[in-house]
Parts: sequence; structure tokens; C-alpha cells
Amino acid sequence: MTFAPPDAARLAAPSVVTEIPGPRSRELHAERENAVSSGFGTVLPVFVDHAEGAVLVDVDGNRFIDLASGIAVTSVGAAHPRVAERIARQAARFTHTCFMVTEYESFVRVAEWLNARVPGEWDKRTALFSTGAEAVENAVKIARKHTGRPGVLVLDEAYHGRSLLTMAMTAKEHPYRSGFGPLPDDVVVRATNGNALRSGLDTETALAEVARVLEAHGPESFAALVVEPIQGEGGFNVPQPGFLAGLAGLARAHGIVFVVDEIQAGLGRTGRLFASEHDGAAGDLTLTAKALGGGMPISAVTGRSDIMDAVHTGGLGGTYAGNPVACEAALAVFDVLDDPETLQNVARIEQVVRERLDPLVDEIDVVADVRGRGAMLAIEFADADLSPLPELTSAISRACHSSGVLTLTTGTHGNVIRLLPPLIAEPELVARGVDILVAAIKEAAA
Ligand code: PLZ
Repeated sequence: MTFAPPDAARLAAPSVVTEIPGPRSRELHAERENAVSSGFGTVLPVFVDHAEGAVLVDVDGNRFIDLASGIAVTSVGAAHPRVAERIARQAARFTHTCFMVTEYESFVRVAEWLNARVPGEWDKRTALFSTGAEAVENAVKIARKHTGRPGVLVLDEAYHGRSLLTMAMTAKEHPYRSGFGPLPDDVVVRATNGNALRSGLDTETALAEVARVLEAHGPESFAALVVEPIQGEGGFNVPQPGFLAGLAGLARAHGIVFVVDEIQAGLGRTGRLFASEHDGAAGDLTLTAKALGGGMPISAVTGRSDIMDAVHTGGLGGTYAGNPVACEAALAVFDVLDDPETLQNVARIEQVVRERLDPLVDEIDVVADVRGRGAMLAIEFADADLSPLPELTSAISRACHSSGVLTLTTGTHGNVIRLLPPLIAEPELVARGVDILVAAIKEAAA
């Protein structure tokens, strides 16, 4: 059984038995403040003891419905028995060799699975790394080597990471970029994302605008165009119909490598294995991370073999790239993703969330939009003139936390609550969490 069956114990959530955060979490948090750099923020300062499917249990015994999945990572839950078992077995055999020193089979099997399933009817190769930002950086390196060009085109509201290059590719100034410059702004160029709610552009006009930016900089200066098939940190912005396919066409017309960053939206999250499938816009290179390792750090660049093999031997790597324990975890995640029950469950999750959130757009003035796909859905809060309401948004999210539901905010303006339950979450449990969210919205809007 790969798909985790409903379990009465897991459904015993939420259960809030102390104030939030509880006394033990507060003690630990005080210790943290003396030990950990203040550069790390925290959404909900409770310390987790263990997970049961889509439920997180804290050190004070509070049980939270997890609508965050550690930012779209624990799609199979944070303690899937198969993942735990394969990790334990591999750790007892060997934890590391460095794939550049001696090889192991699981690295090859992970690459084969991705090559077979990543969109694009062409021969593929895969390179494994550890983090999402590393996958993005390496995609740019590979595209540069293949094209011999320097530039990277990205979109408004994009998020691609916190490393020096990916920070420049990320759009939002605070907290990601402020004070960390200078940024390599001479190679990173930004164009419109055709934001359906806010840009006022239709697909055709948005594509013409991207083409204009390309022309202004000289299309032959760009190695890669990097896009998210649904923007995650930017606010769960779903591309307008035809936009992604149009971008792919523009890139290919100019010999620019089209890179699809599926790090947040990929691997079943949107109800298809890859989010770009909804738009018929396969990447020349496709990036995965997050859900790939079921919580273990592993990322991948998968794409056209002629592009992937343009790199000289020794040009790609990293000490921990495709670590064997993380590869075993990925193989366990693949079993769950290959079980048709999993994507069927995502469709059920989408249905219970949409049933509850969609009507709010008409019922509640401050609800500006409900959007997303599958188990990647969001609700945006704004005034009638679309002025963002970030304080109201945080207050609603905090009210959910106090009631035992772990929600996250997102978006360029911080005025979006995003829902990212594990793909294996019981729809009844997600429904219960969303009912609590709806009650919090109604109370805050009243
Ligand atoms: N590309 C599309 O969503 C990571 C960021 C959390 P790393 N998103 C969560 C935070 O505040 O640091 C992400 C993403 C997309 C790339 C990344 C980067 O992945 O594994 O965090 O490096």
C-alpha cells in the first residue's frame, strides 16, 4: 500500500490543548533566540514532535492540520512509512560516497524515473543536486554552456531561490534581496508575468510585452528563459491560457533554453504530475526539488539530452549532489506518485477546498480572488480597488494557527493565504481545516 489510507487517529485534528504556542514551545523558542541567527523567520513558533500523515503534533501535544507541507515538500506526509523505511535501510548500508567518487544505483533509478515522466517527447538526461536554488543555478550554467550566451530572462513576481544568482532572479525585494547586493543585474532581465488579476494584460498583449523586452536587450544575449508554471512565492499566480506555451515558442524562436521551474508546483501538486502539462508547455529543461525527496534535500535538472550533455565532464557536481539516502527517499515518493489513487486524492482535495472558498469571492468584499490548481490553492485579500490587505491576511492566518490549522501566506504583497496540504491528506481533514479558515475569514471581515 503506497497511498496512505485514512486513519481515525489522524482525523483527531485539530486538537488544541494549550494556548498556541504552548509552554514547552515557548521555552524552546527562548533558547533558540540565544542560539540561532535572527536572520531566520518563523511562521508559527511551535516546536514539532512528530507527524502523522497530514497532522503535525507539537511538543505540547497540540495537533495541527498541516496545510503547508513544509512549503510544498512533504507531499506524501512528513512521516510516510515507506520513505522512513527506505531512509533507514539506506542509512544502515552507507550514507554517502559522493557520486563523483564512486557510484550507486539509486542515483540512476531516480534519473530514469524523471527522464520517463518529465514532459517533452525527446531523449532526456538528468543531473541531481541538493536544493532548489542549486537546480536553478545549474540549469543556468547548462543553458550558458549550450548557448554560449550570458543572459537570463525571468518574470515579474518570480521566485527562484536565495543564492546569489537565484536571488537576482527572484523579484521580491524584501525579505529576499534587501541589503544583499550588488546583484548580477546585468545578466538577469525581467518581463511581465501577465498577472491575470493585476496586470491588465491579456495573453497576446503580455506575450508582445515579453517579446519587446527580448528585442530591447537583443534576444541573442539570452541563454535561458526561466518560468514557474504556477508562481509559488509570487502568490499562486496561474498563467493565463496560452501564456506559457507562447513563452516557450518565443524562447525557441530565438534559440533560448526554455526552463520550467516545477520546484513548488511539480510532482503531483496541481493534480497532474507536472504543472506545465496543464499548459502544454514542456521545458527544454525541467527543475524539481521539494516534494522530490519527501523531506530529504534533493533536486534535479531534467531535459533534452543534447543540452544536458553540452557540459564538459566534471563541469557539474557537488559533494552531496544526489545523496544516496535522499535518492532512496525519492524512490519511495515515486511509488506514491505512481499510485493512481494519489492524483485522484488531489482532485478530491481540490473539490473540497473549491466548494468552500469559491463562493467567498461573491459573498465577502475583501476576498478578491480564489485561484490555483489541485492541492495548490489560494485566496487573495484586497479592497474593492484591489489595494492589498496584508495585515488582515496575517490576522486570518494567525487565527487559523490558534485553532490548530497550519496555513501560510504568500504573494508579492503578502495578501494571499495559500493551501498546500500533503497530497495524501484525507479530504475530510482538509475540509475541516478549510472550514476553520472560512470561519476566520468571516470573523475578520465582519
Ligand atoms: N524555485 C519555484 O518555490 C523555494 C522558499 C522558502 P530551495 N520556495 C520556498 C524560503 O523562503 O526560502 C523555491 C521555489 C521555486 C526555487 C525555489 C528554491 O528552492 O530548495 O529553497 O533552494
